[in-house]
Amino acid sequence: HHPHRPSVGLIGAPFCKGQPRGGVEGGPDLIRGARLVERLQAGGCAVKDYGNLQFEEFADDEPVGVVKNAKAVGSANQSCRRRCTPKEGRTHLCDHVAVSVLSLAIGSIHGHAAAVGELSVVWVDAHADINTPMTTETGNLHGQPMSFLLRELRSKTPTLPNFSWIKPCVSAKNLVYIGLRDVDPAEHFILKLLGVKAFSMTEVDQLGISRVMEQTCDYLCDKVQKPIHLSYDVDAVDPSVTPATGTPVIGGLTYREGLYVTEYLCQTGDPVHVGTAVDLLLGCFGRQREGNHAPDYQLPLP
Ligand code: 6HN
Ligand code: MN
Ligand code: MN
Ligand code: MN
Repeated sequence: HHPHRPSVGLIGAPFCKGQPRGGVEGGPDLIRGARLVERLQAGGCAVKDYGNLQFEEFADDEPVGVVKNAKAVGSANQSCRRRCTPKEGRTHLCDHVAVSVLSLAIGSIHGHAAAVGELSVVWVDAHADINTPMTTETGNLHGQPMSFLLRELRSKTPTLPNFSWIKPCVSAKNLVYIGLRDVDPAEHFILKLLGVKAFSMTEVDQLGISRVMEQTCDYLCDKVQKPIHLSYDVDAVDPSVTPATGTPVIGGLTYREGLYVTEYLCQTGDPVHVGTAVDLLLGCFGRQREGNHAPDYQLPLP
């Protein structure tokens, strides 16, 4: 079975205000510097790079309760959503697949849903990122995106400045977590309350990553098959492999397990929309560790 070689649109989101550390905003250009475009093209993908988004600065971005940088985060996600949603009279960003490099999850999932309709979300992360502005212990919005996206949490989230454009567009039954190992008590309560399917690192240990992926797809495809949005936080992978994260948590996916997730989702042939780093991106778009060759490849004769 040949992996799916889709057309790929790249959108860089050089943004770091969802959390307190700088450095994240350099990610998109570092990923381009690692020759992502050339490597995807070499693998047979048609690639269009839409460049980096530009974000508005807010001088008066005062905390709302404990929540920090709400105006900047709300506005950045809105730019991201606009970029991910096709304009009137134009088709998709790219055929079936769009990639947001270092995604702003609210904007990219919202935009993806606006483009293709009802989605499944596979959230690969050490964290559940489902705190509401009322439950957050840190005030960092990077720990909260799913609370704004889930229909079931609509009445539990206040409208922050620059967040009023958000319409919850994901149902709890269409969400699967993989790799959890640092979940706050309120987040754990929410996951149980909504019955969200989650494969924490305990389940990865018990089942192995191949059965986790099989069960993820069985669960999501049980109903009508929907496009998958893969949100891949690199901190899902063990910090010994991906130290360049603001929130390292020991005991994560191995490099091999991390890649297996992308290879597996790619093999399903479903439209996938992702935000993550280079090797993981290549895996999402058909690179196989067993090797790849073009369908018309011919051995050179002596
Ligand atoms: N991330 N649960 C913590 C919080 O601040 O709400 C950590 C969030 C980490 C977010 O990096 O995936
Ligand atoms: Mn299409
Ligand atoms: Mn995380
Ligand atoms: Mn995260």
